[in-house]
Amino acid sequence: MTVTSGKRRVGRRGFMTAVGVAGAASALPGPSSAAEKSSPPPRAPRGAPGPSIGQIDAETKVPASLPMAGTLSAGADFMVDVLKSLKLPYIFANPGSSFRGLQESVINYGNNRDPEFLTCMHEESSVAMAHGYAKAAGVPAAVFVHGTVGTQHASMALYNAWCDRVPVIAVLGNTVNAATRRPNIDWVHSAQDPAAIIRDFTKWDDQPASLQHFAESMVRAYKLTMTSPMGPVAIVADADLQEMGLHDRGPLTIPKYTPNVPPQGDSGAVREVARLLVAAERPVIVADRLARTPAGLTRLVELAELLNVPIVDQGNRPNFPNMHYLSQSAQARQLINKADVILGLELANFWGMVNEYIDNAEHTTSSKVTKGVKLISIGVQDLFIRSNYQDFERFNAVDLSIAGDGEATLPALIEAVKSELSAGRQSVVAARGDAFRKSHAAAFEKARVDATYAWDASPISTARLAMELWQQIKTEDWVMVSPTSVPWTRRLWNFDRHYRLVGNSGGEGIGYGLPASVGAAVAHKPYGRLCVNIQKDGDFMYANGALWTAAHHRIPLLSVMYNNRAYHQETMHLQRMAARWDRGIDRTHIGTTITDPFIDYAKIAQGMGVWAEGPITDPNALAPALRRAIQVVKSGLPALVDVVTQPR
Ligand SMILES: Cc1ncc(C[n+]2csc(CCOP(=O)(O)OP(=O)(O)O)c2C)c(N)n1
Repeated sequence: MTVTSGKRRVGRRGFMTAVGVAGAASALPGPSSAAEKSSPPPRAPRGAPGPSIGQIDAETKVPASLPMAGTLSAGADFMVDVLKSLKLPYIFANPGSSFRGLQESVINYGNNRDPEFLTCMHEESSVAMAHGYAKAAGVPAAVFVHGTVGTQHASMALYNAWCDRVPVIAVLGNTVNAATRRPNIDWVHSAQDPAAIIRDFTKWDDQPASLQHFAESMVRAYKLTMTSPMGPVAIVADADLQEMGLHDRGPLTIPKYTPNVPPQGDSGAVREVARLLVAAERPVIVADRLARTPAGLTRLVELAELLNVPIVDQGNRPNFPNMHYLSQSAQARQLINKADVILGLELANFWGMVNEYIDNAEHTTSSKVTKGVKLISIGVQDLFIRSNYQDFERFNAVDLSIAGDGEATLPALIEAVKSELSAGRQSVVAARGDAFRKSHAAAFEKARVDATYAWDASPISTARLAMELWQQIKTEDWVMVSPTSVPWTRRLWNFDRHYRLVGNSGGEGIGYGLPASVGAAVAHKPYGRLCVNIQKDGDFMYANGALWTAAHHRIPLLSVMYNNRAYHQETMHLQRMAARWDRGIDRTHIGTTITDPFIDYAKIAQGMGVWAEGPITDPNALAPALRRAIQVVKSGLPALVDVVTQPR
């Protein structure tokens, strides 16, 4: 079947809708890594050339699918056409009557595709799925959220997306008119200002009072969520507007979406950065939320190789291939200590990079850097900031601060470095390559040897878990869709391509890992990639309904439980407190461990229709179980292997 939306026909193409959104994709540079080119996607890829102006105009005219005068349609049908004009691929949502009109229009009028409604079991999961999806796909998805209660549930996950600078479009159901609210539930689920509780950590929100207003605000919301610094937005979909009859489409129009070109650093200042980097003897680049697209990684590699400058990668974005000899995160401390120039690219916590903080009663701090070091920042963090939530980290004075998008500024910086590099400097720069090759090889070898310690231990060592998994996936086209909670992966796996890494939650709000992995796996499904989620047990128990979503929608995803039977991070905090007051640590398991009874994660997964094995305590049983699970995942389904592990 097809639905007709304006002049554009959208064909049924199985479960997944296009990952690439023409309008949004035109904001992104074309796929630039060999990796992206070598595995052509079955559908419109990220970074595909955007539509021509003519195409955009054709697609943003009032859809012909809206009824002509005299035919009855719903206001929500027009809203769905607005979502379609933005090519929103999915709606992650738990149902709620405050958006019943919209949901009905999505599934019937919109034929449940582009966007497709994916059933979630908690609003926090809906948002985390959209968060993971957006990072993996490069374009946002929408979440529908049920009134006051759904918004409260969604709020922590929106905070994670805010801190992580990730686009998410939240559509909040509400009935603003007291005279039309259904008695009882409609009242308790409605608000005068529904977005108030999430306003501090969304870029923008609006409560449109008409369908035309809805169209304009939704397009504005899309534009803002995708403008660097990216972040979640919220639009209230008033129930009266959703449920009103529409006899005549009249003058309703949907504005066209034109992506903002991201702000680039000032050219004079960029030349100064190039001059400092070229002249430096011991420069270091720290990359944080830098790579928004595959081009981010390619450009950083080019810059690093031009200067033979070591890269310290914070692991929040796929900035740099970890097996490249200039990937020097393992030497971060020594490099920062000795550096004469430090360039932070979209570095959220510059202070933490150049200062030592000791978590003792005195809160001891000391500088890590050499006197006279030049600190440079390129990033968008100062372009958008809010007062209340403190995710902007401690203030750090720098010598040169450029408010511009890091990835967008890299081409100019690369050109400036090329023109600054005299033959003499080129040979100095070339000479430092060998030392980095050696230190990279030494760090790898050390990690390899360290990983063998307690190889046969039970509970299973986290190194063994990581390496048994690597053994099975390294010949596949794999993606780490979860946060990289086991550091061995970034030490010993080969993150050679942009899409291998999806990154962390941003706000460290637990309950993110599983749903975000499911969302990212949705984005990778059309590429046939093997998506791997190393799943912490504490995180799992916040939002495990996400597994059902994976089972129901046939989302292939391998979840390997990192089951240390504890909220171990918190165990360590309690130990620190107990040690500080010299009270012994023998009671610090109270309130921080997940024992008595042990949780049977395989049973939970099976109960939701997911293939599962475990708990596995014998390290030799791990490889065969992973092999079986991978076969299930390759058949297009989710699978879970519960592995009982060492705490860290
Ligand atoms: C919503 C939320 N609640 C509580 C915390 C505090 N917290 C930080 S780490 C952690 C433990 C998480 O346990 P798990 O996911 O199993 O990871 P582990 O520390 O055991 O490796 C908790 C509860 C948090 N960050 N977010």
